[in-house]
Amino acid sequence: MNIIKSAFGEHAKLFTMINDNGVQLAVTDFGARIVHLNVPINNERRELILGFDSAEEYIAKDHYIGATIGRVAGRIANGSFQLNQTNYQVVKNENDNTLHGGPDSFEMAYWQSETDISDNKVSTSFTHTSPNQNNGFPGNLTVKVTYTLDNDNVWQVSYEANSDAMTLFNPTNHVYFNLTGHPAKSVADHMLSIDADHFAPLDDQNLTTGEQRDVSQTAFDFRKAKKVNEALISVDPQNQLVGGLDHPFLLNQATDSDIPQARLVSPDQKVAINMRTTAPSVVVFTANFGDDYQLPMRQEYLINHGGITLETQVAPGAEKYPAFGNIVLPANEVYQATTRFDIDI
Ligand code: G6D
Repeated sequence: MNIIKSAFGEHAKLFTMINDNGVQLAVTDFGARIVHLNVPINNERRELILGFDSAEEYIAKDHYIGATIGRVAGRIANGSFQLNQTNYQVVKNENDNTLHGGPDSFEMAYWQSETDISDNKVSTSFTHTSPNQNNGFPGNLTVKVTYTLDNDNVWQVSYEANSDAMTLFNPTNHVYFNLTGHPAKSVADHMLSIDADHFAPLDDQNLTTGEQRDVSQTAFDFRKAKKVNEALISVDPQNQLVGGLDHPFLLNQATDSDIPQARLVSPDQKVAINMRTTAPSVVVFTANFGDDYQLPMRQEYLINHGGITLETQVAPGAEKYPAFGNIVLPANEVYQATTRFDIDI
């Protein structure tokens, strides 16, 4: 087990965690972000996630890729909500709405870092305090994100937070998988399963409506593994609206912890990711950037549908639709959440 520290552009640092099987998980203090998940497969190495080579490139090209997202992941309609009988207006950064905590949020901060190496696991923790009224959110909020990699090829993301005033808190991580190793190849032929009987439909501003729709007989039914492509070519107006998937799947109660809540398998079946989370939903976004999209990545271009996210969180809109789950963090209470990904190689 080892952690190699290096520079990641002008101001940021990179921490490459390596386990005894040669799995590498690299994270940076810029945005408490995941940069590499690199695994050995048949004497070759394969990169399983999208990323760039420096903090500056993320700033210039796409600052959400791999980042910790908050204070509130997803969209807050009109940037307004009520908390404790008080109306709050937060800064809007996508038309009339607030996306991913508003402008320059967690993904743009340089976090405090700390590393730990023990016999069977390595971890890197990042801590950041978002000051009271940051983008309009109440409370001085301190967040700690810990990435752990162990010798069973389990990679875990855990969150701990507390605030000195009641606030909203609903973080996630925005890593995009492409298990072919090539962002220039669509994720269409990945097999995906999600243990969710319901998903949350969106309106024309990508806002949830509060509806929890049955997945039966829709392209959203991933209860049995099927190709991601079925959602990309679906004529369901919900798929057409966003050009694929950009929807919260409301996870069924975990009845058997041996069964992952989501599983993604590479087209050649040489690698799979099994996801388990304490969060009640997962937002699946199939990088619907449009047919002509070409973003220069590490060695090649990222294309439309060149990645897929598994953003574990309470479904966006929970400030308005409490049936999605609770995102109110009372003053001086500890918030905790964990998502683990088992890498099958
Ligand atoms: C999230 O759901 C959203 C997308 O709509 C957005 O485009 C992306 O983040 C940047 O996954």
